[in-house]
Amino acid sequence: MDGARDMAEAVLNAVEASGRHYGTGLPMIASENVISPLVRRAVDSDLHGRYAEGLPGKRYYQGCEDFDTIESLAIEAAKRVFNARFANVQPTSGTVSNMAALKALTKPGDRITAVSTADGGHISHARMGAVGLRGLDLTTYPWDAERMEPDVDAACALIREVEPSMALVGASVFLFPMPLQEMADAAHEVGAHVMYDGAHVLGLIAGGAFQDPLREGADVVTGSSHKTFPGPQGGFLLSDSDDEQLQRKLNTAVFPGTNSSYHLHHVAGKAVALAEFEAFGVDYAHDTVANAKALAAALAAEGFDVLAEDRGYTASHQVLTRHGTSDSGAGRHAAALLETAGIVTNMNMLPGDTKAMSPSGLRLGTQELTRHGMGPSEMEEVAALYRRLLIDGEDATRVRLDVRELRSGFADVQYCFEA
Ligand code: DSN
Repeated sequence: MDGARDMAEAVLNAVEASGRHYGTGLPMIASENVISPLVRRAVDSDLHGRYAEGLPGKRYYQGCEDFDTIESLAIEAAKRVFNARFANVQPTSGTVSNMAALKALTKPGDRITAVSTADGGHISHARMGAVGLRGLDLTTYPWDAERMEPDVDAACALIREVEPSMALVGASVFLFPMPLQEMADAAHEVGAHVMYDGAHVLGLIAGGAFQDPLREGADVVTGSSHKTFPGPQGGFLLSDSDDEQLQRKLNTAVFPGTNSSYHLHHVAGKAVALAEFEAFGVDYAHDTVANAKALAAALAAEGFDVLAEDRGYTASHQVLTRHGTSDSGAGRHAAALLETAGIVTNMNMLPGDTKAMSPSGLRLGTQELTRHGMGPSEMEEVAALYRRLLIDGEDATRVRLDVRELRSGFADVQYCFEA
């Protein structure tokens, strides 16, 4: 009994330590974000233990009356924020959104085209992930490593040749808007559906600071609710189609296709995050991109090899840096060293790397620092901290103190309502 209690305490201590590490450091993982106090209230509620299946007003459980109000408000807000005629707010992650879209719009054995994981595609776009689970026959796009996007002419030619049922566009390494319109035109010519995985860039899209996939040919947009979109963990499934049959297919692919009950407290959190996004999202999205551009330029000025210089380094929340030669593992070492100074990032494969566990790159994101109120001048300070640690070889303990000092001025979450 004591051992069990001790274990519970050990878990809670680690939970608090994790909060302290992030709260005194610089969280720069491009797929993460921080939730607002009001979203936290919604998430930390009685709803966390409740069940619902179906859609508002059409449930398989009693007790859903209040939750029907919440989910209906979330759906309507998602339609406004993403400028979509259809929204499903139930998927429990971006991958689950992808599974639902694939279930709705493809059959096992169908052909699909996507970005390869080596070029930054997400694992759910791969044979080892949701694409394989659905039994799809995958062909990946030729990649333009200079522009860090599919080689548009070759990708369109490939789509015309392969004639897939689905052309999947989007990735986890996402520096620039995809050449979506051209690829969607090619896909529609051969009768393919177009799915845009906007997991990383959903908040930038909603804030008008990136491309607008539903106006550029995407039939369906999937995404996470917790990366640049600053809500609780989960997913969205969106479409601008008014085709009721398609909308029904998408809804049934979510339930019962890929979810039974879902995370009601997260749906409430998504609804609050959507409301806050309507009030603050445009500024937040533009500030996040401005910070990424400032960080990239500052890192380059400090002597780092920042990818895509010719295109201005980035047009999203992400920045990529190269450390050493391909497959050298220097990206892994850099990420580990940064963490000792309280700077949390992730190693990433870059063009030329072939080994996911020993790549040469780092992927950085500015969305969370932006949410804490940092701006372009703080991005210059951040770049200087990187230089002191990774180029000058300064002792991590000393850099850690300055990380802590910088962060102490940016404790609270911005772009949200008062608690
Ligand atoms: N693997 C995540 C990322 O960091 O991009 C997305 O699921």
